[in-house]
Amino acid sequence: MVLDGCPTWPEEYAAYYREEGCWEGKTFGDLLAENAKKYENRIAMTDGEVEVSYSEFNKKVNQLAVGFQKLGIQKGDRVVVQLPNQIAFFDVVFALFRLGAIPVYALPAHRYSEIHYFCEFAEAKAYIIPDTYGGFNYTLLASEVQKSVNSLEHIIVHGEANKYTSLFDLYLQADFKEPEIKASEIAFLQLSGGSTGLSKLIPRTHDDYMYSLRVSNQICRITKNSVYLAVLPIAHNFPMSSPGVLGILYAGGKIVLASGSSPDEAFPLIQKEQVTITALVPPIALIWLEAIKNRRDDLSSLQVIQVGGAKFSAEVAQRIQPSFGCKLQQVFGMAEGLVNYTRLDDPDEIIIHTQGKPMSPYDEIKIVNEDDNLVATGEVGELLTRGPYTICGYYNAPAHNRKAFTSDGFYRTGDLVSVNEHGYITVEGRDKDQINRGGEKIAAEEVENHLLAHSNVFDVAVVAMPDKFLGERSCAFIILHSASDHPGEFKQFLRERGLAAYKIPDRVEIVETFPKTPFGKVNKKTLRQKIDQKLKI
Ligand code: J2J
Repeated sequence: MVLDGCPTWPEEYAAYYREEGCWEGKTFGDLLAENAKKYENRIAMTDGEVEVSYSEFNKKVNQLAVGFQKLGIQKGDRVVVQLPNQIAFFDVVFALFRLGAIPVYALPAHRYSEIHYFCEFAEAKAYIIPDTYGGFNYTLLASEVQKSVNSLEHIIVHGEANKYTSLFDLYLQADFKEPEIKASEIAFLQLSGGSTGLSKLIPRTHDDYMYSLRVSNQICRITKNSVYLAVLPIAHNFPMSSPGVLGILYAGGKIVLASGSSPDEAFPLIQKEQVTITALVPPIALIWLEAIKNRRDDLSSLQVIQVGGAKFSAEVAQRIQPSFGCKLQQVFGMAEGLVNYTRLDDPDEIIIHTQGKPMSPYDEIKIVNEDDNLVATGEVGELLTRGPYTICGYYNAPAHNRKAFTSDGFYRTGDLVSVNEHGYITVEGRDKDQINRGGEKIAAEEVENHLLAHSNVFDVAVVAMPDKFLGERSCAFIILHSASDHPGEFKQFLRERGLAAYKIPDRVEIVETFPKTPFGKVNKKTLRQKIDQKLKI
């Protein structure tokens, strides 16, 4: 059974990608079984204390798959997984892969508003959480969500489960009857950054994702001797797949899990575990660059620091290699598919000033103007892409898909880029209603819709404002029904509605009217300039 509502590649393309050897027909279940034999006692992952070998990992996954099966989780069932950077994350998602059940990857930062929507939209049968993490009680969140999502039969808790199902109790010793799973089927649903309202769910197949891991590994020179430090939340596509934790598992390397990105935790882990590669977003790179000046940790094992998720300024980029004595790799990717890398042996000029080039020779890209006509080399336009690991449509979103994809299947990234004569891409801006807050994506419309529910809000427009540290922060321009003495009330309102903290506007500006475009739409460009000017004063 293939998940309904997932647009897929036209048969001639699918046949081509298979013939060319992009899609090998290997599932994540196959991969783990293979690697358990091949790498047996080598360490697959550690959180700095507990170490798990490939064969132990495989065993645990089978046990958990039995437990999930006993609960009634079956092939095709959606399961929202909201686990932080812990070993249990891998047990859970690989057990679901083995069953053909479909993880929906929520981020630890998500709250009621997001989780309720994921569970409802995906008609999730189960929701898997830690008991508490980062001072937040996820079981309370789960009980709120379960009240209003009928499909949700199971809350599974890693840790103190109380009235819910304990993850620990689901590791069962019994033979696991594996259902037949095809590599062309959907392996999981990844999240989009979103630009129109709520984030869309991104269906990725075993075939397409596995291909992206294989090519990423070649480009990033990942081998069984690689040690990857995961500091970004591993549910995000970048640390998961570019080449990320799954690339490492593919190659038989070792994953080192950090609970966060603080140098106090990360630097000693790099030294202790002899980490060779890690992935950061630009604000974390800035923090690390400051921290390295005053610390004595031996980070000489590091070969590559990847930076991506948001534009990395050249001024900061040029400081990585001299400060850390390792290579910088810029990564410009998206959960929808296309990933661009600077290559490890590219000249400094390219590594510092561009966001790389597509990883696969089968990636097709076009840079177009507003009329969808190609622009000249070096000119700025919107990036469109199609290829063996770029989706053909979001899950259950036919109306949105008609806008987000061209009729011949190119994904409209909403990124404004230029491409030089050697094919290297520079991200120049964005033509989507999104704020990129240091790599965390905020759909303006989602926040606007929440604010419109406030009784004193007449109209609202959320825009990006420049920020030295995060690159961008968010600013909500609000027109009120009647004057308010509490500018903080809107942020509080959003918090109470259960919006993830990173989506709460950093600033609220009360205004009388909005500037309009000639078509009568709110002119967000003018609003961005207005806040930019104000910040400069
Ligand atoms: C500028 N903008 C960037 C960059 C992403 C690898 C790396 C990142 C992501 C990711 C990913 C950027 N410079 N270096 O999935 O596998 C912005 C673009 C893009 C959007 C995608 C991966 N790297 N961006 O960030 O799905 O606007 O994926 O379209 O979260 O982030 O966001 P997301």
